[in-house]
Amino acid sequence: MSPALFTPFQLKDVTLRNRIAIPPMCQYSAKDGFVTDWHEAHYLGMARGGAGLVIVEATGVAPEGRITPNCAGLWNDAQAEGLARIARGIKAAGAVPGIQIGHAGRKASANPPWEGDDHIPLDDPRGWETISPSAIAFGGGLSRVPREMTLADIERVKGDFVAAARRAKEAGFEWLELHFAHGYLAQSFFSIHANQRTDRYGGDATGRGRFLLETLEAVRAVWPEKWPLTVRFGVIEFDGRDEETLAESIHLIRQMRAIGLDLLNVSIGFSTITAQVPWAPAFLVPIAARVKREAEVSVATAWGIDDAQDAEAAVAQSEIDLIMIGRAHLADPHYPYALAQMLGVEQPASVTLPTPYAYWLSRYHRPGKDSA
Ligand code: FNR
Ligand code: 531
Repeated sequence: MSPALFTPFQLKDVTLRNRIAIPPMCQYSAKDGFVTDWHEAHYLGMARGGAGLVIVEATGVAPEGRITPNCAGLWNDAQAEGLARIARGIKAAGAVPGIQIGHAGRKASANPPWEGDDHIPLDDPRGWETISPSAIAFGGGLSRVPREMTLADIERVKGDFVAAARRAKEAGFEWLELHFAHGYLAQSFFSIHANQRTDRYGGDATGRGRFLLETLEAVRAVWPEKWPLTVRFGVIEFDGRDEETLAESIHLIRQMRAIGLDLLNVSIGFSTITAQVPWAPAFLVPIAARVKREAEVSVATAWGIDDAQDAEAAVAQSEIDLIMIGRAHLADPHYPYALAQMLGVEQPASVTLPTPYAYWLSRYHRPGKDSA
């Protein structure tokens, strides 16, 4: 009997060959927002490894919406050309091409992690002024106080999301994920730690959710009905207020569903530096299962779901629709092949890898164990 992890998943007019998705993972290798040869090798190498869906990293909807100056962008048509090559390559490898678009808000204008993960000083030409719902800094290395957004800023950024979504469609992506998680701009609007506005975009959960719903609605109007429109959202902050945040999040997700959300990628808020995240393998799966049950929406989730048994159980028992496996794919772009072997799938190479690899791997045994 085929493991649940290796059953197809249909959402709208898109069918994934299995339940394994590669979540967006910044490569900090773009130039002026343009993807490079690095991205092509990176994404196509993983797409050939057998995952059902490959989501291209957080791509800025505006220059100041990038996390670092080395992040990808989709604020002009020229940038869409490089991304179109990657979308074509992912599709040709048998995976569904996805892309995540976002705005980094008060976490923007930062150095890449290995260069400090901290704000670039304002007198450094590489940096830029950051914006956020309120003039409240995240803290730590990201302690520069952002400018509070005006209503004109809010309208402009919503428009930037719509324009980037249009370009993603033109570039041939068939799965769109709005980055509403991890302490970036949209998450900041929902977070009591970052949003202390007193106008219609702040205050209670309704006010704090407004930017997310209005942006989703505006993007829904330009993203084709036939392709999944999804959101990655931090449903919990691990800040001591979890029950309230979860209840507010589930209510917001039900409103997103009414607007046309096709799947919610359950993640962590990361909007306060004081968070106490209970890191453990697959620790978010029970929360994602609760979101699926109570918000009545298809869900994906991530975070340490590398172990084959954990991944299989998340789909077969917790009924998570898609498992996002990130860092394991940095270590082994063909990770689905390893998972298929671990789960005893018949013909694991033929099920996960392209013919030029599968033909030999399904015949060739490891040296020393068998005759050639
Ligand atoms: C990430 N992550 C991430 N998440 C996101 O929503 N957009 C992004 O662009 C990135 N970028 C990124 C870069 C790198 C190098 C890492 C390691 C992670 C989070 C990622 O999608 C995933 O949720 C986590 O890595 C947890 O999953 P794993 O790696 O434990 O399977
Ligand atoms: C968050 C992260 C925290 C701990 C381990 C892995 C990843 N990510 C968020 C990413 C950028 C890199 C750090 C984005 O959402 C863009």
